[in-house]
Amino acid sequence: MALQLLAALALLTGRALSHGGLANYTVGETWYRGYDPSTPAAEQLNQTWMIQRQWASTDPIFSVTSPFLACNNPGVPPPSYIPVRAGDNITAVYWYWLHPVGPMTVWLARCDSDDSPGGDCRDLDVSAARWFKIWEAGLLEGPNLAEGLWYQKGFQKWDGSPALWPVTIPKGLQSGLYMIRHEILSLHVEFKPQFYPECAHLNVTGGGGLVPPKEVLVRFPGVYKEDDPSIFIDIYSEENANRTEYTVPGGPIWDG
Ligand SMILES: [Cu+2]
Repeated sequence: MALQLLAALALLTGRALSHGGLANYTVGETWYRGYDPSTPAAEQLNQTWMIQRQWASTDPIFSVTSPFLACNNPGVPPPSYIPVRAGDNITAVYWYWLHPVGPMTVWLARCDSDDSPGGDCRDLDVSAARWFKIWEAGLLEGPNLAEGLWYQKGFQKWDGSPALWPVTIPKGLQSGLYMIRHEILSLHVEFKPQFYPECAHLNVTGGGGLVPPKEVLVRFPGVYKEDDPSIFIDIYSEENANRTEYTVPGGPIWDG
């Protein structure tokens, strides 16, 4: 991309050059501030308003086996929750996003369990949690993987305005405390996938009685494999020059 544009974005946002990141969340008219890696941690961690797990830098996670694949590095849990009703939208707001290729997914994990009813998301080991995918988007149209229109490409706002990523909390989902995990996987570098996960704490009310079946529950790390051709891929290769289909990794969606 043009250096002038990057410089303009940096000026607009007042942040160091980077791909961007999940700055805050909105539910209806209410805005929930997330963690900001460019602000001192001491001013954010354990603040009563904090609802997002800590991500200390905008750097990607490069390994499918990283202990930080679930909720970024270091993933220190916040004290508070975003209240949301099942069936309502929650929108993740990125201050901007700069990478164009690869899938985007949204996941939930229940914080309490039959063993620990009412369990607090602060106590959840996010690498042991059972995650289920509620939303995904990959390649929307051709002509191929490198030049096609990905949701991630459309997600970018090239004028520096925030990028908005709305998803619906499944209407039938059982009420309770959940983690929500947004993941952007960027594939613009050959065989070097970049994972950008961010997690927040949700208090889901007004839900139904639905619980995702065991078959869709996965772990991070765990669900992504070193030999997954949707993750370890050269999008510029000759064999991919005419591909117009892409399988989003991580298994099926469960949306209630
Ligand atoms: Cu980047």
